[in-house]
Amino acid sequence: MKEVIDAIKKSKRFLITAHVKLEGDALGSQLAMKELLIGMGKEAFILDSDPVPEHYKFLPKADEVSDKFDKIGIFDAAIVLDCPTLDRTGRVRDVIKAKAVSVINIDHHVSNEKFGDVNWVEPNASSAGEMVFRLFKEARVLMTKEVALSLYIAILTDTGSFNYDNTSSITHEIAGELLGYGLDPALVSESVYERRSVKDINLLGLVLATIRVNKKGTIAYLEVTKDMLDKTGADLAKSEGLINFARSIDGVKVAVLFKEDQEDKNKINISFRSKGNGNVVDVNRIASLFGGGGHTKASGCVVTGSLEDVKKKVLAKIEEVLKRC
Ligand SMILES: [Mn+2]
Repeated sequence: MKEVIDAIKKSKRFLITAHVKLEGDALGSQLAMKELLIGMGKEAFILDSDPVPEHYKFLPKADEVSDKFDKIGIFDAAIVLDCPTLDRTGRVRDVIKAKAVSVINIDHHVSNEKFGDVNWVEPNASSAGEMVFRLFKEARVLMTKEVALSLYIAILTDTGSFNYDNTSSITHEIAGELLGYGLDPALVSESVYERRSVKDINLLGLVLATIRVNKKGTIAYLEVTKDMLDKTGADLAKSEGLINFARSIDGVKVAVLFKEDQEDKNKINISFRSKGNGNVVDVNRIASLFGGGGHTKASGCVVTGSLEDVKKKVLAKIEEVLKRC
């Protein structure tokens, strides 16, 4: 962490980015990071491959997150948040390569490839937001209520509302301190989780009808097709929690969500979740067999092929892994 602070002190102009398909942690950690840099007397600019999803636009200063690639100058350093690989930054990757002198990599994914000039990787941190919180402390920059809200949302969403096992007593301590800035946890939770549209609920209905389990009841899977999205008009960005329905089935060790890409039906986005104590299946390893990665209990990858073919291939691989557990 000290290395990160030193690297920041040495530079003046920063590019901040995170992974494609922005969610709570990516957004919250970036917005807070920008305020940290400003607090340290620096210039900072947030650039992401994808736009801010509609349901996260209420975040403080979310309108300062840009996805416009014209008129971009030169940066002393790029700060990459919540990305296990540089490729996860999507279109921003080429900007970093062309316009940033150095790269500071701040992440909590166990699969992180240490692609930066400075790498701060903490697989035990609940979220990138938690790591930015620690930077505020280390740099002795004062936090505002707005920063506290961004960081709280980063932690809240990445821990599944403090349900996943990346939640520790430290996570709760930090969350408690953030609430101390005058946040109302019920109100925050409502603004994050209770802003679904009827379209989203219609999509949920279609997706839930696709849940299947294997013979032993250890693998549960479900799917989102392009047809379902077209039919309901729902926003794919809000499908974040769908996989938890599969995971919540008693006896299930691995849950899988297959999503057809909205632009290209032959690109299947796959999410994995596992659960249990001790003998838990390492889904980071399963995802890495298909060129993806993530955490032990939550990971993802993208596989090319038709939905049916990809399903067959991936489910067979999971069966194989489960046999060895
Ligand atoms: Mn994260």
